[in-house]
Amino acid sequence: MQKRTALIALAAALSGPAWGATQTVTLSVPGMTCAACPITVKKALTKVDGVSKVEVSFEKQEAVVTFDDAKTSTAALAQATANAGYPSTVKE
Ligand SMILES: [Cu+2]
Repeated sequence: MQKRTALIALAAALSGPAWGATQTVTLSVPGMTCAACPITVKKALTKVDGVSKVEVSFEKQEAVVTFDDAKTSTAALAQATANAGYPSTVKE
């Protein structure tokens, strides 16, 4: 039983990153309709643990987010903007 637990822990350690890497992602945020919206979106993203930088462009309808991928994920970032009332998707 103990051996099995150790193996599962080892597999988890190998499959995930051993330490966080900084990533930058561009989110498409089509719901921003006025100049105040980017402020709300930026606040929501900045609050996410692991996010180090947020640039929101109202003109481009997008948010560029720099984050630590050991602490958060693109899905969590999209969820954060959705919770603030602005659903977003990751731009390729
Ligand atoms: Cu607005």
